[in-house]
Amino acid sequence: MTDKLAELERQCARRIAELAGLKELEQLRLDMLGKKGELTTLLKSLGSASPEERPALGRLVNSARENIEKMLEAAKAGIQTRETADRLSAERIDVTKPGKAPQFGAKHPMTTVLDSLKDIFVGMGYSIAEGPEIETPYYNFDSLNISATHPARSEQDTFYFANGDSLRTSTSPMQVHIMEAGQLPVRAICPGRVYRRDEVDATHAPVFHQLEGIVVDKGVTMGDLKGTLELFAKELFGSGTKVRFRPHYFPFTEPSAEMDVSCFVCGGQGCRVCKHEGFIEILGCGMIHPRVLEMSGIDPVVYSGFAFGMGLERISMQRFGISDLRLLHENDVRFLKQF
Ligand code: 2U9
Repeated sequence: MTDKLAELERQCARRIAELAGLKELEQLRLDMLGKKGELTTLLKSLGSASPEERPALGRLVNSARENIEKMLEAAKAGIQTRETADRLSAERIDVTKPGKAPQFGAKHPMTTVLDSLKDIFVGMGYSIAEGPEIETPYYNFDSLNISATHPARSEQDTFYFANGDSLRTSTSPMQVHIMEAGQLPVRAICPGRVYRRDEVDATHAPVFHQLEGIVVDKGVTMGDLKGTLELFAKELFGSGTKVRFRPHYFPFTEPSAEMDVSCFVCGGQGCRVCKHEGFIEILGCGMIHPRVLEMSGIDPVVYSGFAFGMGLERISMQRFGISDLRLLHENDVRFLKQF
């Protein structure tokens, strides 16, 4: 029996030396001390020993069990220490390595321009309104005095849905919604996305952005329009900016005009940017057509108003000297980082 026990302890020590991990250690424990383990089998065999021998043999088996338990315990501690050390070295962080600089984004040039436009008009007491991008023919065209035969209404110019609604071709329908709400006086700007059936090139896109504005009150005149838009131009392009108004035609305003600003590159001397004109076209504007006021439930005898509209892409391109509109929509960070 003594030999058998000594052999068992040696066997246990051998297997411990070859252990790979905790799972194998548990198997070893079961093999040695489990219900069907070697030691348990030896213990059971004590049944056949004589009653005189039994206590001494029992002590031997118990002492072997204690030795084996101690070995297993020590092996477990050893494996755990080794595994922790392995994990710590695998997960080691080298705090002396040079860091990766975070990539900071920049405001899109159009956002910068829109933010300045909003600041300027909010500073003059305007509120900012946004509205739907799908409109009925009434809001898109009729309410703006755009006749049934106007080219803007053609399939070639506008994106239609099967029910006759269309993507808005300007943000003007939003101003109609505001006028219909009837809370006069009105002083609002409406920035937003608009859609036209245009081929993509350096100055056209089927989706672009506008900022339009309206003022409706008693006694609003063309003088108010000119003063407001001149102040706006000076704030956006600098206090030395000069403006000029050229007569124009829009169905929804009468009289109508386009406003140019003195070239902010050459100051009006003539250069490549202003194509040697000295002036650059910035926006369209006019006194709201009495019929347009009337259709929205406003009495044109009592009230009058002016409106204006500009393309945000165009203003951004002018402000930052960008020659191709497509650059604004491509989201190439190498381009965007420059502003
Ligand atoms: C209502 C009445 C009148 C808005 C106006 C313009 C002139 C204009 C263009 C500029 C370049 C559109 O982005 S663009 O292609 N816009 O010239 N827009 S007056 O007039 C309105 C709007 C709503 C009810």
